[in-house]
Amino acid sequence: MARDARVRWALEEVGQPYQVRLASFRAMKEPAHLALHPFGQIPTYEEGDLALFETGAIVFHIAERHAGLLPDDANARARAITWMFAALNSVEPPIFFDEQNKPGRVRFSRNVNTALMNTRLNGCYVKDASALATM
Ligand SMILES: N[C@@H](CCC(=O)N[C@@H](CS)C(=O)NCC(=O)O)C(=O)O
Repeated sequence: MARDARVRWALEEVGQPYQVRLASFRAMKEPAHLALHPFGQIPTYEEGDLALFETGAIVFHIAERHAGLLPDDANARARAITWMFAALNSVEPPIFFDEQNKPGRVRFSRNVNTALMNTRLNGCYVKDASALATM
């Protein structure tokens, strides 16, 4: 399971068919793939002439073009997008890397930890964030 699951999840949520193209670690560093992803990583996303990378950008793109992932209300939409950024910038890094930038134990800062505990306990932060923030 890699970060492509987020993209697949978004596409499944909005009912869009998609094709998966697997890439080996070696192929990810070759020019053809680097043309799609400047860091030589996955996932990438192609839709006609459009090629995107970064799961947040890809999922946001899907959410903007299909109903169901973002609320219509402007403020609720802004809150959902806020949580999407928080998930990528504040929640994900400690899950994948410790202070030495190696995969390690999850150690959230006290602020993030408290917020996540509150979210778990009463769901107040994500009540109108729909599926996007969860991804
Ligand atoms: N911030 C990127 C992270 C992408 C990423 O780290 N992808 C991993 C797989 S989940 C990867 O390609 N690792 C191989 C490498 O970095 O060479 C995103 O969310 O798309």
